[in-house]
Amino acid sequence: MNGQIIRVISNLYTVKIGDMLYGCRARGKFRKDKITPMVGDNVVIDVDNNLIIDILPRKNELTRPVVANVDIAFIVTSTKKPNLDLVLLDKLISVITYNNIEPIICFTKLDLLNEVEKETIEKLRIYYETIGIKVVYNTETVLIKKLIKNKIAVLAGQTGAGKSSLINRISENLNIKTDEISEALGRGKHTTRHVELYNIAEGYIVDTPGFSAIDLKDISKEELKETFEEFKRYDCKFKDCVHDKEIGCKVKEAVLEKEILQSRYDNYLLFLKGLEK
Ligand SMILES: Nc1nc2c(ncn2[C@@H]2O[C@H](COP(=O)(O)OP(=O)(O)OP(=O)(O)O)[C@@H](O)[C@H]2O)c(=O)[nH]1
Ligand SMILES: [Mg+2]
Ligand SMILES: [Zn+2]
Repeated sequence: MNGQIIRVISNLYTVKIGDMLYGCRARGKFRKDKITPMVGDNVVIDVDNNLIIDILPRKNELTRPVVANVDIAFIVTSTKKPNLDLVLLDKLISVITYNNIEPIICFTKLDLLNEVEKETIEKLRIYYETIGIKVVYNTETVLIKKLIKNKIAVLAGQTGAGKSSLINRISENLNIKTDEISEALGRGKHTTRHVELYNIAEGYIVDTPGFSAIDLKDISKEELKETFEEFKRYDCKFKDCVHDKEIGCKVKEAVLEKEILQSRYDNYLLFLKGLEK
C-alpha cells in the first residue's frame, strides 16, 4: 500500500494512508544501502509487518529540516522592522526555485507602512506576479490557506519576519504552540531525530528554522540564470550570454528600459559574482 511519511521519531516512521496512520520501521536493506526514509517521502508499506519496503523517487530533499517532496515555500518577507531585504528575497527565490520548489512571496507588516511605502510594495507585488511568482500579504489568510491545500509547505525568511505569526494566523485549531513546532523540528534536539509535518489548512506546513542560511554556492552560473524567470524572455546575441558584460545583451537593455526591475538585475549580478570566487 502507498502512503506518505508524516512523522519520524528516531527509527519509527508514521505513515499516513488516507485517514489511517501506521507506525512503521524501515526494512533492513535501506540501512545496508545507506538510504534513510524522510518525512514527506511517498512510500510503499507492508501493512502486515509494519515495514516500509520502498521509497518513491523524491522531487527534492531539504536538509534543515530533513523533509522530502516539498511543494511550496513561503518566503516570509518583512516590509518594515526588520526592513525590506530584496537581496535575501531574490536569493531565496533562486535557491527555492533551484530546489524544484515553488516560491510564494508573503509580505508582512504592511500595517506599519505609510501610503507611499505601501504603494512601493504594491508595485513590487505586481512585478513579481508578472514574472510568474505568486505574492500574498500575511493578512490574506483565506488565499494562503487555499495555496497550502494538499501541499507540503515550508516557511523561509529572516528572523522576526513573521513566520511563526503566520502559522498562528492560519491555524485556528492547531493545538501546538509554534515555538514547540520549531522545537520539535530540531532546535536543541541532538539525540533523538524528530521531524513532523503539521496538518494545517488541509495541507502540511513546516516552520523551517534557518532556511535563510541556505546559500547559492552549489549552483552553477547557468543554473542561476535559469532561476531568473524574466530573463528567459530575451534573446541575447550570444546564446550563452550571462547578461554581464557581453555585447548584444537584451537583458541589460530591458533593465535600461525598466522592463526588468533594477534590483532584480543588481541582485543577479551580485549572486553571479559570488559564484565566481
Ligand atoms: N505589526 C506587525 N507585527 C507583526 C506582523 N507579523 C508578525 N509581527 C510581529 O513581529 C515579531 C516577530 O514575529 P515572529 O512571527 O515571531 O517572527 P519569525 O519569523 O517567526 O521569527 P524567528 O522565529 O526568529 O525566525 C512578533 O513580535 C510579531 O508579533 C505583522 O503583520 N504586523
Ligand atoms: Mg519563529
Ligand atoms: Zn544577455
